[in-house]
Amino acid sequence: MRIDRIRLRAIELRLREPFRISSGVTHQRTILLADIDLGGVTGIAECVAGEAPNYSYETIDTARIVIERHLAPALLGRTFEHPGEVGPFLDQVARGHRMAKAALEMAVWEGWARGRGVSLAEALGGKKSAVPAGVSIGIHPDTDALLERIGRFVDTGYRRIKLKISRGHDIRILEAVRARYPRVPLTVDANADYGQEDLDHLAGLDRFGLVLVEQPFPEDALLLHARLQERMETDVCLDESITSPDRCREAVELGAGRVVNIKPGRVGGHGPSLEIHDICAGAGLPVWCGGMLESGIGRAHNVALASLPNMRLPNDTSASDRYWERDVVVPPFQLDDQGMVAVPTGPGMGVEVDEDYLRAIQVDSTEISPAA
Ligand code: OSB
Ligand code: MG
Repeated sequence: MRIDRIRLRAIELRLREPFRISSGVTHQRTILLADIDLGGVTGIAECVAGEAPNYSYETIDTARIVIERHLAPALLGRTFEHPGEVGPFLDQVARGHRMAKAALEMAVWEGWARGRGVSLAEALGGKKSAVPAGVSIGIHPDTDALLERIGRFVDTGYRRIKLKISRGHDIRILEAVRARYPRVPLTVDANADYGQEDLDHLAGLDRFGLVLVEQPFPEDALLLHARLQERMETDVCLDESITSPDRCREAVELGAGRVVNIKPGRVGGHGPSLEIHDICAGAGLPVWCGGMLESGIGRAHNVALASLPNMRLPNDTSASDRYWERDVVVPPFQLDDQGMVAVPTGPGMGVEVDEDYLRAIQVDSTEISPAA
């Protein structure tokens, strides 16, 4: 397959409710979409970078620059036998910037699967027809509102509730949640808000019977995560820290956690995600698929990846209506009465882009042409 054409489009989608994590709040997402022509068939994916550098150093602006000036010009006109070759190729072009790379790499996977008439899930080696969904709830200033919100999501059928926590905003909330919902499968995600001085405090979260504690410390702090895991019974789960397969090997060897959250958009795409999946499987660690408040396009990619065998915990692949009034794909993702999201079986990502709606919310479209 040859990379004939790359187009970047930006769309604006308003969240149904603001989403607050320890480092900032999101009301509306501007999402960068990449579509790539592979000689007659087009693949599509989205970039998970946010508007502000609060989850990672990448933003939609840095991603756009790196794609337009470095990655796309290198890719255009190239021929690949398999989408797995794209990641290593892009790693030779630029260091880091894995969210920018992932948008292109995942679009190639999607187009490749579509062109062969197989689902993206099948192309990736997925085995499940549906995947269990959890829901991630942002920081609420009002505990009663949070309790009400949790109740509604539990009633909807979500299989696990994830609460965002931050320094000084944890114990009181967990006490209230456990008093009301003693047995709901619960996780917490600190998005790197804590530090060395919080080791004892965090180890004390054992008493809440959490399924796992996600990314308490900064991205680079593998050693600190290992120290916490040593003194904590609850599984520590890494998100931000796992930026690549190599980093994952290090984390496993250090004992920096016992669970990994894989987000293809964070690690450079599906190829590195498959590697991380297999590294963890080999080490006996379960993984699950995280989310970045994606549109239905990114969700389709995540759901396909979540169908892999070692994805053994509920995923942050909630239904479209948890995020958006109207999603950009048809049909939108839905939760069944078992708390599962069906893995699409049609070619490529298996859902159709609603091009009319997409044009209505599009704020930019740029065609990147090969260097003359
Ligand atoms: O840390 O998992 C995270 C959203 C934005 C940035 C980081 C994270 C999240 C979520 C939302 O938790 C997961 C979802 O898309 O449902
Ligand atoms: Mg997280």
